[in-house]
Amino acid sequence: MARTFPNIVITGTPGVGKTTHCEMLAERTGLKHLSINDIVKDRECHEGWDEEYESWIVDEDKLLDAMEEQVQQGGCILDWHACDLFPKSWVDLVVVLRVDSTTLYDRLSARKYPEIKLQENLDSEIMEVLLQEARDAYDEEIVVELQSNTADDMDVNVDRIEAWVKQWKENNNA
Ligand code: DAT
Repeated sequence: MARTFPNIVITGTPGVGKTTHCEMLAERTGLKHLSINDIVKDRECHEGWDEEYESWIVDEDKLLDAMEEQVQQGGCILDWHACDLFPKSWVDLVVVLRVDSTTLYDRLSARKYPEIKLQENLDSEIMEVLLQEARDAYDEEIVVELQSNTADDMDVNVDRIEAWVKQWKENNNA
């Protein structure tokens, strides 16, 4: 089914700025911000709570089923710290947000992450795990890496994605 509005994945290590970017983008573009974390929680797409990591153990099949109908209609911004579970056919653009490790350390400390989770996320950011996951899962021309260290970065990024949405609509709704 052809979409009239694109679907965008905004991904990156926790603390990189996904939620903040998605909220700004949703406001500017009218696209819908889907917090995957909320869907996992609200629709119980999980196999319980991991005490050590303080996070849900996600049931990916259940999650994809819960999202499918809405995403296939288009116009969704998917906000999640993983991306390769989403079928290629769902996704028009993948934005991988990146941040300096000192800044990430400060943001995750402010969230009072357990030490093991904080360290693992810092390592993941330094090792570019999400960028690699995105590049492995999707065509390279739809994967974009953007810096998210400062408020200025965020403004530039949101402008850029908004312009991309406009262009996509022109190209696909002619
Ligand atoms: P995520 O959804 O990726 O976990 P977030 O949007 O909740 O991240 O952001 C985490 C914190 O960092 C939050 O207090 C907002 C701040 N932040 C995010 N991106 C930023 C940026 N580019 N400049 C300044 N602060 C930012």
